Amino acid sequence: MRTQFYDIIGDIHGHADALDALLQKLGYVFREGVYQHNQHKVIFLGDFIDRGPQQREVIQLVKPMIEQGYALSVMGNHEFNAICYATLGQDGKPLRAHDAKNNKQHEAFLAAYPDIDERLQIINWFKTLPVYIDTGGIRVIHASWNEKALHEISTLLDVKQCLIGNVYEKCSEKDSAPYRAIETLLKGPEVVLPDGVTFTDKDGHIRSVARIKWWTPAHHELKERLHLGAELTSDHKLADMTLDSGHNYPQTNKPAFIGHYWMNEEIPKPLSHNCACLDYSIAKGGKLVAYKWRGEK
Ligand SMILES: [Mn+2]
Repeated sequence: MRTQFYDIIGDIHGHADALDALLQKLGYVFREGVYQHNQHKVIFLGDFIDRGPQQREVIQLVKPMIEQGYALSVMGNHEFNAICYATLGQDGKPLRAHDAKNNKQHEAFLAAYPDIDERLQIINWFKTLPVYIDTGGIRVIHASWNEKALHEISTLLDVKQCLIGNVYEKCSEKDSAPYRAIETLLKGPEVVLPDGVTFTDKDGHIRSVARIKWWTPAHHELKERLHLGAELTSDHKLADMTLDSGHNYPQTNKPAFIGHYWMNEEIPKPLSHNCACLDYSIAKGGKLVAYKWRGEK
């Protein structure tokens, strides 16, 4: 049997015109209401919604592609959040609080779907997006491939790797094991820095928690393995710090594709020998990016 080739597309965040242009550039043809290709399939990395001006238009493009077998997709943290925002827990409160910060983050989607029944149809469709895809040749997940976290939630997934309908409450309980696992898989692993060590992020916030470049080999220096975008106030204490051994991706593993990390380099390139991020910040003036996978290891 011939290997199925894939075009893997990064976070779209409500930018349908860019998606339209990219699909055409990749050779997809719009026929009978859906973009299709007779040889290749798309894999989306999730984060279809929030931020951009074309929330409905993006859903109208991607949903038929997935339903008719021209594309696959994993769930992004924005779809996970949207489900929790729309779901009540046993205490009658939404699983994701309707506070000012969350409302703001979700406002473009909420405004695009004012009709509650229609919105819930989309939310129910989000629940059909798997947490990860392993095609045999490649692995796809929104933020990080982490064996321990995948094992942690393995009993909460159905045969298609979708979260089972009633586990969203369990996955929303702060500091529970499933919550931490979902955080790692859909938002990426973070580490608390030693006392007194901080950095200032691009929004000017002083931060004491750093993202881990889990795709870097474990033998690299710890400082090289933190995703900061800024200098640390002091790094002498980092010598005492260790990272969980699960936070690396061995070079012998099959290729892994992720989104989520708001890359902003002018020329996209892989993060490592066998890992590529395809989120190039379309929602912050960047571009929508695809990787044409043609069987390479
Ligand atoms: Mn994301």
